Amino acid sequence: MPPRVTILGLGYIGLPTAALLASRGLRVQGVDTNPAVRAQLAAGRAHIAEPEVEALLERGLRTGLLSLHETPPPAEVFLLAVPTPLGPDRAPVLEHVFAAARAIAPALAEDNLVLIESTSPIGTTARVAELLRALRPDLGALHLAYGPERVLPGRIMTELVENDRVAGGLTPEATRRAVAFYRHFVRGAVLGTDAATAEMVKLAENAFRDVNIAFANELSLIAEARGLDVWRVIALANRHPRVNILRPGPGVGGHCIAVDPWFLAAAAPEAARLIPAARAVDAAKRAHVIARAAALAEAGERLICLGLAFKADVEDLRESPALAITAALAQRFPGQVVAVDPHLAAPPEGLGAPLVALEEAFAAPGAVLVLTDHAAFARIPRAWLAGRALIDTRGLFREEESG
Ligand code: SAJ
Repeated sequence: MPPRVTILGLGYIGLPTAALLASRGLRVQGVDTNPAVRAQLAAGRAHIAEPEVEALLERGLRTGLLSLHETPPPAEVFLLAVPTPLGPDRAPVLEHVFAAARAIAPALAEDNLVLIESTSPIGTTARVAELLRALRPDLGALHLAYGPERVLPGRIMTELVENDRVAGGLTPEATRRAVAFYRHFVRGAVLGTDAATAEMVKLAENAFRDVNIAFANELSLIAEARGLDVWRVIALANRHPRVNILRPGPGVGGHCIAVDPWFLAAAAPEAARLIPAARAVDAAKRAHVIARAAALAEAGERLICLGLAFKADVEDLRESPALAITAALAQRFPGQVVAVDPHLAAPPEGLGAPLVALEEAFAAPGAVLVLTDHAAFARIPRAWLAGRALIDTRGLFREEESG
């Protein structure tokens, strides 16, 4: 018999996972504390823009395999996919994870598996186990494991199935059970380890990307200072069989890469030198983009800011450098800045600049600042750019060279 699964947190990870598990024939009980989210999902409408999720949600509800709840019902597997944001002091905020643990405590039974998927500092799974044991001293065997997700927004449904996956238990039995659970829907390899290793693996993956992008951004500043084309430099360097430099940009955004490195650095601050340095490079790159655009605005130029989302072809604004840069410029140069983002219907709160259509933005003179490489921007006729100052942080309008 496939296990019943109770999933806490129906967000970017919880909802796609719930919908996928239901499509595999498992009975899934989705829990979200937000009544508005539950109401929207109950109507078959996904509150995240992610391909395939809505269709599977709708099917899960129709077949009755997926149900929605305010409080966690009993199950064999409990999966925690709640947010772990960064606090004002850069310390990870674990209150949602602990609240989820307190919420499942009354529903737990002997031999249940509790899987934490939220990005978490090293040692979180052990702390959750301690909390559950304190709340339910009557329970004998309870199996806790950490199973970090590594899916890319925009490709979540594919990557949930195809990617290799790490699952680390607090005991070998918990690891065995976590690995067996993921095999219900993962086609990639499921790699068992211990919980703390799995927690560090997740943080290492995102910190690696952050450090690599910081390196690309540092190269972009060096290349600019020497009048060189950083894109050309990186393309040629990457032809070395053991070099793979990522792309420069206006800085790193999103809910993971800009946040998780701090979780890792906090594990041993005295040992972490490179990780904070990468974050500092990121801040410096954002400041540099603002300074270049400000120089144009000071000379009287109107600024056309292309993109507000944190990366291409999504509507997600979390930690977005594009949004932060545009808002900073709008505040300094009121009335001189317009923003364009075809993925947004309304300007985000606090932007301080109008959100206009592409055609309207280009109807008047103005310098162009490319902040997000949305596909729609790549299609802008080159004639529209003629005679305008251009700051292209993404290399979007760079002429491709062969070789
Ligand atoms: N970026 C660059 N240059 C690049 C690649 C990305 O500037 O070459 C920027 C993007 O524009 C964006 C930010 O980095 O602002 C992050 O975007 P991303 O596409 O690298 O990653 P996310 O945040 O959408 O998803 C990451 C992924 N982690 C890794 O690739 C190691 C994903 O697999 C994780 O599941 C996700 O974080 C997460 O939830 O942790």
